Formats: sequence, structure tokens, C-alpha cells
Amino acid sequence: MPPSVAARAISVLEANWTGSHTLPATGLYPHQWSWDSAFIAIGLRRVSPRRAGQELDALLAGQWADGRIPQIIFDPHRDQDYSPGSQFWQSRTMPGSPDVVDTAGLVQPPNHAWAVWKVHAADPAESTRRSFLERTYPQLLAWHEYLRTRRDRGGRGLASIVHPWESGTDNSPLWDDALARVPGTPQHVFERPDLLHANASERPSDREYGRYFWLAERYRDHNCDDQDTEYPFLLEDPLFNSLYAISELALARIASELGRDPEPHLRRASELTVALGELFVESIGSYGARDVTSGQVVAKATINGVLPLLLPDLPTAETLIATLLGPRFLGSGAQLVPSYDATAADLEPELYWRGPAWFNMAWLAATALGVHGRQDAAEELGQNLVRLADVNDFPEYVEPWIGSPHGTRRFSWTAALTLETLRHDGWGLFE
Ligand code: 9WN
Repeated sequence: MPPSVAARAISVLEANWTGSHTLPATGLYPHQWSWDSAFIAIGLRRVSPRRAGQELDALLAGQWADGRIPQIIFDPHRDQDYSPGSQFWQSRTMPGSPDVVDTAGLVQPPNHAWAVWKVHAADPAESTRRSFLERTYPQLLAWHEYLRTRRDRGGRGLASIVHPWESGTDNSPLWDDALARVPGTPQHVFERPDLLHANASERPSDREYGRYFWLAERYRDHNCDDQDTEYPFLLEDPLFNSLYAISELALARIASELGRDPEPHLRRASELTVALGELFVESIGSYGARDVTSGQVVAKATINGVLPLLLPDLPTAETLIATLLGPRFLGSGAQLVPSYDATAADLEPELYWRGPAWFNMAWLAATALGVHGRQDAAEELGQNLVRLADVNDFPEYVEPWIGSPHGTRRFSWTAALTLETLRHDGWGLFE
């Protein structure tokens, strides 16, 4: 009998496990990535809550004194295999960086407290034995405090990202206008080891990479201190801030479990939900991203702008459901949710975050539908997620309509969220 889907997903996670954490993919992404580890832990807890906890512990070991959880923790042996690497960031020369590991200076979306709660809930006895919540709660508090203080660059109660890589949706059309202001002439002569593992037509262009490096250099050369008043790329991303709010709801659960006061977290989640309201764009039935420099809200329908639907108390929930199930997204006949508006003239169905469907986004969208009582639509999406992951050897992403695989294969969060989908008890935030 051939191995089951679950067994194949587990074998991907086994192969990508280093002994302390899971690589997103062994070739293309040879280090530990921040939001990947949280998605991985969410699936891994279904087979090994203990290892899922280790995954998050390894990530938190890279936390800076200011609370930031870095985008990447580097494996010193693989520095030549990914760019920019530890030589570029020189994190150990930065004030407040950890002295045991090399990290990037940027961050990624804050899905970590959500993952910590889910890992705890998978095996509370094991979690208690390891004092998992007690140890991680102060670290998560510091992380959220960093976002609340240092990253409220727009002064409106939302966290700003300072680089497209911080969104996790790197070349989303949401960043185009702001990126056009950024010079494409970094000092660093950059290489593209990523192109050894993925087709150039499926990755960001060299032109985009020039700007990515320019921004990373500028941020690094200001000691990653978030004080650079002339910094040209500050964006309020609806997905980043939605995950932040969900993680506050998770912190409320963690606080209650530890006998602390959950109220400040519930309050913060509502404040974020209210602040997100300013990003809603009626004409696209979803949320845009605010460019803090220009003050404009970018009115493009993206998966980022639909996923505030994860928030239980969202006044625009019915509109977002209509958008998600309508012609811009699933109603276009897509098997999985496209990352960008199916009706947009510049949609590129095979190019990274400019059209393709990603498995973490499908999982988040199904969860969001579940939060608002649409179990049937969530279930259908979940079934497509499992099928497309399975027939395509757990790809990084797929063309949304045909379902053909793109990017790298045997991608960890695809495998982990397949497992989670196979083994959960219904769609919801804390199931
Ligand atoms: C830059 C690791 C990461 C994911 C991101 C995805 C991609 C990196 C890259 O891979 O980004 O962080 O080199 O393109 O966009 O979401 O965390 O899987």
C-alpha cells in the first residue's frame, strides 16, 4: 500500500528537520525562517508537540534585546547558499542582538503567539512539564511590545513593515509604488543563489532585488534601530496587523492559563481591529496597505487584504466573505485562493506573490471562513489544499486555476499545514 498523504507530509518534515528546527526547504531556504517556523509548529504539533515546541524555542533563541524576533536565524555552514546571509547582516555587531546566533535584522509577520498557544493546546501536560507557556510568554510580550512601540511608524496604532521581506508576501503588488521610490543601486554586489533552486520567471526580478538590497543595507547601516526619519519604505500591511491581533487573542489565552490578566491583550486585539478599519477600501471590498510616507492606502485587492477576515469581531466580515468567494478570488474558478486579484490586468499566475496560490494563505483563508461560520466553504478549500499539496509533492505554491506546481518542492509549511488540515477538528482560530 502506498504511504498515506499524512505519512508523506511527515516525511517532508523529517527530511527538513535539522535537529533543532525545520528548514523551509533544504535547497532554496537553508536557514530558519520566522513565520515559517510558526506555521510548521502548528502542523508538527499533530505528530510531535514536543518537537513543535523545540521549533519555537529555537526561533526564540534568536530574539533581540529590543524584543524583535528576526526574519532569519542563519546556519553558519550554509552562508554561501542564501543571500543576503550572515556576512551581509553582521548582526553580532548590532546593539542588542543575540550573541549566540547570527540573524537578519528584519522581522516577519507575528504569528508566533498563535502557534505557541496551539502547540500548548496539543499536549498541555507535555507543555506544562517543559514550562513552555511560562518561558515563552515574556518573550512574546517583548516581541509585541517591540511592534507596539518601535514599529508604530505611522502613529496610528498599526505596526509598519520596513521591507517587503517583512510582509512574507515579498513582491506583492501592494509594495510596487513604495518600492518605485527606492534606489536600485545597493553597494553590496548581490548574487542570486535562489535561482539555482527555482526558475527565474517564478522569483522576484533582479530589478526588485536591487531595491530589496538597497533597503536592507540602509536599515542595517542605521543599526536596525527604527529611528531613521528619512527611511523610504514604511507600509501598514493588513495581513501583518491581522496576525498581530490574532496573536494578541492567543496571548489572552496564554495569560489566563498562567493565572495572569488576559484583559490587556483583548483590549489590544480590539484596538488593532479598529485601527485596521482605516485600511478598508470599499471599491475593492477588501483592505489595502497604507504607505506611511505618502499617507495613501494602496487600493489593490490581494490575499493580504482579505485575511483580516480572521478577526472574529470584524465589522466588514460579510463584505470580505463576498470578496473571497467572488470573482476576484475563489469565485474566479480557482482551486486555491490566488494571492492577487484574478480580475487585475497585471495578474501573473505563476510569479511568486503576484498571482499564485500559496498553501499558508489557503489555510488562513479556510480558517477565516470557519471563524465566520462558513464551515462548508472552508472544508472545500481545505480539501483542495490537501489534494494539490499531495499530487504536487508539497510545492511552495501553485498556479491557482490549473493547480500546477511552482517554486521549490517538499516545502515545509505546505507539508505542515496539510497535516494540520487532515487532523484538525473543524475550522476556527483555536481549534
Ligand atoms: C525572503 C521562507 C521564505 C518565506 C516567505 C517567502 C520567501 C524569502 C525569499 O521564503 O521569502 O524571506 O528569499 O524569497 O516569500 O514568505 O518566509 O520560506
